[in-house]
Amino acid sequence: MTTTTQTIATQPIAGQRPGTSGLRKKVTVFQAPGYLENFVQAIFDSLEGFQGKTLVLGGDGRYYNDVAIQTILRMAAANGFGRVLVGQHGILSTPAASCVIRKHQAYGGIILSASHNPGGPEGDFGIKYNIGNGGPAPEKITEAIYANTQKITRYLTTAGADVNLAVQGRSTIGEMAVEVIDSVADHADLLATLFDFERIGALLRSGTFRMCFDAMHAVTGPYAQEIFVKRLGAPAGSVINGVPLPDFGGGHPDPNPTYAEELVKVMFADTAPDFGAASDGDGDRNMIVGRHFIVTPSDSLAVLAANAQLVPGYANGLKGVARSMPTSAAADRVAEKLGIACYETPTGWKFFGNLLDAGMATLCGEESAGTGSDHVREKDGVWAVLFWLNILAVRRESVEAILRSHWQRFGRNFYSRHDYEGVDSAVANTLMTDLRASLAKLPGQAINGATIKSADDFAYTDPVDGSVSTAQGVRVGFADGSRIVFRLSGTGTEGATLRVYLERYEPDAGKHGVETQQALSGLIALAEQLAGIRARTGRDKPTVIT
Ligand code: VG1
Ligand code: CO
Repeated sequence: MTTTTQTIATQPIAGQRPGTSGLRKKVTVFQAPGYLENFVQAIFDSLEGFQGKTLVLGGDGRYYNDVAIQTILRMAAANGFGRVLVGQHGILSTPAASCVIRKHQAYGGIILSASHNPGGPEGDFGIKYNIGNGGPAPEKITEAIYANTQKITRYLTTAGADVNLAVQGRSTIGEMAVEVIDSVADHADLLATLFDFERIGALLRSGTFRMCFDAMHAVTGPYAQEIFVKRLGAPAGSVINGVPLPDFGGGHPDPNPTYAEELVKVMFADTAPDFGAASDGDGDRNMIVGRHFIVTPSDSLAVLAANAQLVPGYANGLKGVARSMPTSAAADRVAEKLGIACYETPTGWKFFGNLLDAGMATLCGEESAGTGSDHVREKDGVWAVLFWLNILAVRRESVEAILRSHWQRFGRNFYSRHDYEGVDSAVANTLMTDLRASLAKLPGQAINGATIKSADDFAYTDPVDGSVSTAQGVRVGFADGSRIVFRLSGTGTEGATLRVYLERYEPDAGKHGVETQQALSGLIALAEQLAGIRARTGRDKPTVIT
């Protein structure tokens, strides 16, 4: 096939700065002429030496995924990539894309997803670039991409027919090969090397244990079907909402107690299964639920670390654990007992990459329901579910019993996040500015009888490459070890989302049964006093509590 490279004149479009995880905007914004093209060209213009090399391409299947993939294929050919590996039907979960990049030693990858944000014509779309280690591009690259979007004058593309993504196989666009690959196989094969599939399969087929995995009509449906049902033999009904839909069935594919209400209903029914889980739009998050019992993501990370020796892939021990700053210190307590390091990074998976590459950490986690390990360079929803299943298959205890004995051993970090979504951006920015301005005078003050011990705006120096990231969230620490963190979301597309993270440590096992919001009520009042959230936002309660 002969194809001609076309150089199309364009001009910078404002606002193309990647956030916590890539560029996320309304679909309608991405549909504007040149919007996607400009950003993709800015990615390519920030890379060097990719001529003739391999790019991985796929997305979570949301509305506009199919259109964007064809655009990117044409542009990749015009820019000189040698080969693109693209998931069948344009589908690759975020962890699967990471796996494919690593396995096939690709130069990098482009993942099309707005993750947990709603989809559909009125919903959100997103795009991010991952580097050769399979992980999200570090800030140095995302900032270079942004700089390029501000000075772009042209993009390169090729004329020609669409590639048929419905069938696996090889075709070409000009000089570039396009290989449509199985979206699931590489990832499923990798996971099979880490976990005791025989033992998990025996549990799932035993007839005495039932699980419910809610794919939320997002990307994990085919992965869950292949792994839990086909390879492990779980009964077919074990996966619900397993068909990916471009609008996620109208739902909000964010696995938390508010948006995963169907799963919560199943898990709190009289006839509830033993184990429930859900994943998000692009398959990197996980929610773990026992019968009548929700596991907080921070606790989940701690439990995985404490039980890693039960899982074949981690039986030789962990090199270290890493968690994002707002994530609770439950994992720190486990790391201390295990005698391994625990790192605290800014929010966003891109900050774990260096620690994983350097062999300093094996497990990583975020309070936002992300957990993963050095098997890929993204958080991995199905991986976390398998990790839990492996633990359950060995311990043969309920999820709740595992948590209760964990707290008994390590103490309990009561933890909750309060999100105020869709707040006026100016109001949210002023709230943060005022908080930052008050930091210097807070230490030593007592409010509501609680003495403030420390107050700062989190800054991080990467221990591997020395890069510094500032203004990563306001932290206020109290004399009893409790903590409140305030930060603004970097993934939303409407106004601002204020996140308030609350944490209190309780060593006394006699008090571990207290309901979480009640256990944190003192801190919730302190957060209000410190930030004046109600008066400023006009909200009397959070949009989402996790
Ligand atoms: C949120 C989470 C963060 C996560 C990010 C991407 O970011 O808080 O922990 O890494 O989403 O996850 P923010 O800036 O909105 O707080 V995903 O599954 O949306 O790619
Ligand atoms: Co996600």
